[in-house]
Amino acid sequence: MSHYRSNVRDIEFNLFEVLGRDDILGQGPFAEIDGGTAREILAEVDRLARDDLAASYVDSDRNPPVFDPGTHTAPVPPLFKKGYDAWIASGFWTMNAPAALGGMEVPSSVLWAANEMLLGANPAIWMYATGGGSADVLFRNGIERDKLMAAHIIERQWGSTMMLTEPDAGSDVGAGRTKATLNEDGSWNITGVKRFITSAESDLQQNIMHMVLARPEGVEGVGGPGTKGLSLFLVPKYHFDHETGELTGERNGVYVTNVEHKMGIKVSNTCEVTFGDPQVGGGEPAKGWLLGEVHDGIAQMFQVIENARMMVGTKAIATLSTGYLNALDYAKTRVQGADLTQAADKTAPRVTITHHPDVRRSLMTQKSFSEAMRSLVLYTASWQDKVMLAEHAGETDELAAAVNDLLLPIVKGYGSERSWVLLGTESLQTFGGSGFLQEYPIEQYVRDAKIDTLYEGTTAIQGQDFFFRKIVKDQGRALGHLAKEIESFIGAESGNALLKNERALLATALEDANAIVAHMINDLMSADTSSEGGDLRNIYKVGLNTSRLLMALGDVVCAWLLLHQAEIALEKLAGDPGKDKAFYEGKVAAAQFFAQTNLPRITAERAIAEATDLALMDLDEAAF
Ligand code: ST9
Ligand code: FAD
Repeated sequence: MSHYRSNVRDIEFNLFEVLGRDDILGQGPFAEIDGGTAREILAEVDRLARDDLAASYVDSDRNPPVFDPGTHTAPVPPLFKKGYDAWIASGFWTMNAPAALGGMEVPSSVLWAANEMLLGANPAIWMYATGGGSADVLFRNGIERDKLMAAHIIERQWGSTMMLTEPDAGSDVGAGRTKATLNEDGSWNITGVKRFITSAESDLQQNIMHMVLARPEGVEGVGGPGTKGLSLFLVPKYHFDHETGELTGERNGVYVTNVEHKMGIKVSNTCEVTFGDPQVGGGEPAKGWLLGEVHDGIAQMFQVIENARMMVGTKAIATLSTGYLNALDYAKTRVQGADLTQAADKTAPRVTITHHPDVRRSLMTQKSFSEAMRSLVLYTASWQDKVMLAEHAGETDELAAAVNDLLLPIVKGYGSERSWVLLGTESLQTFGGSGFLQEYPIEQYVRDAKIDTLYEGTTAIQGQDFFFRKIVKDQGRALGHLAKEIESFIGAESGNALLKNERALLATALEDANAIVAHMINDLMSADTSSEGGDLRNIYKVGLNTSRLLMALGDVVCAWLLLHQAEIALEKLAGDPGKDKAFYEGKVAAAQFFAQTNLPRITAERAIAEATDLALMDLDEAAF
């Protein structure tokens, strides 16, 4: 039986009943995909996910790839290859490829809805099947040569990687030392070592296009310090005829020199990659091409990163959702103990654990967070839909781009933290001791989801990105817009007193979260030494609260999204919900529970933030 439990009903509720995606489907850029086709795509991805994609999830954890240093290879297990091939054969991997190259042109919301199921069933397949998105980046940023490469990637189903990290450059990408020197023919030679690179080696594809950040040398005006001195180079594993895409048979000097042994997602090869080392492989130079022939590497790479951050958050949330649904199945059948009202009667009938209040608390915690964060992902994607629609009309939608930017660290940072913690403290816990066994999927879920708080920028980095870039640098525009939307929900009673209490809780939580932002901005201003009395060290106070703010606003946004859903569910319940009665009742219950059990904590977070001083930063390191 499949480990993967999907929730297509909730995905469709989000897309069609909440976000009204039928209104944008079947027209404009999405003319080829109407509402019916989108539903068919979701149904087919669901089937694939539960069946072909999930099939190798456990096997490839127990029998991970083995690196052969002699040949620099790390083939994946055959069953995993079968799942990967099924995904490629389905064609859905081209959902985010450029339309001009045969991409499917689906709205981002439908793309991420489908991705949830792929990522929940077997996330490593996503990691290897990245050709569509990479081709899009090449196509958007490239000159004709790069666009041709993009076409080869799609046509020949090549893999791709993103290479930023080096041994001494993790969060601090700008410390990277990999170098690039210009050849006479306009190509570049890359030298250096990258570390922790996902999908840099496997036997799944004929070729891999590496997207590599390196610092150009010897060219006037480029290659300075920090991230701004990095350029993005396209470095293939094998050389190919640029016109036809046919491999020439020549190896490029880019070799995997180690594959890490990891806690989870073991089938997703995490590689050390060595460029242009005469002692490695055949000692060939590692030849690459400058994307778009412009030195704008970090901005170009962030187009990849934004997509990958969305993926990581969605992966975490997808795992929590299947973790919850597995826990729910178990709880419905596991008989243990008597009902609490009959605890004194030792002969009382034993009941399933769903009768116990603490198990109910745990299950509703899992349900409400899974559904809240699914709505967060799809709501964020709906802003990406707006960006796509504007682009198609030859315009730019700056508000949509900014709100998407604001929400991304919440999807990635908040989504991964909440999911990883809840998978361990609630989903696994529901199984009792059995949760610790490999007989059930949760222990693997916990191991596989831990990475989500780490890669694509740790939670600390997400918190800083959220405050400094997405709030301060944006001058609060996107946050202000979101706050207004939440306020208008709070103010609109819509004749339904059922959510009155929750609206009040949301109002207080929003006020508290806004107060945390205001307090941090004050701390930031008081660190400005150009104004009187400014003390630079006050910036530490901001740094002590960036993760706190990310989590607090994540709770507020999630509560609002769930309550909005509850309002829609209440309307349906007032009509004739038919077989969906329990579903809608569940939506209302989840929203009320989430608001009642999470929002009051924001007041405490505010008090902690407002009381922040420099004691921690003044403390001698020896005292830790
Ligand atoms: C990784 C991969 O961990 C894990 C999963 C792998 C999955 C498989 C992937 C396989 C292949 C790839 C295919 C992808 C397919 C998808 C395609 C997509 C269509 N937003 O603040 P500054 C830019 S990978 C946008 O001064 P510092 C911006 O240009 C490793 N842009 O930064 C800015 O200039 P300006 C992941 C942003 O102090 C410039 O950067 N590693 C953003 O120099 C400088 O900004 C990490 O994520 C943003 N949010 O550097 C590193 N932020 O201001 C984490 C910055 O003029 N570390 N820019 O606009 C950080 O993010 C650091 O904060 C830092 C700091 C490096 C940005
Ligand atoms: P460090 O940066 O050393 O961080 C250590 C700790 O210090 C963290 O808790 C961090 O939050 C904290 N910290 C660091 N700097 C700051 C700061 N300024 N403020 C506050 N706290 C800070 N990279 C790629 O380029 N491509 C890939 O495909 C890729 N895949 C990966 C796959 C796996 C399985 C793993 C484990 C990593 C992968 N990475 C990849 C690298 C990943 O993005 C980095 O590990 C991550 O960005 C963190 O860098 P680091 O490990 O060097 O940790």
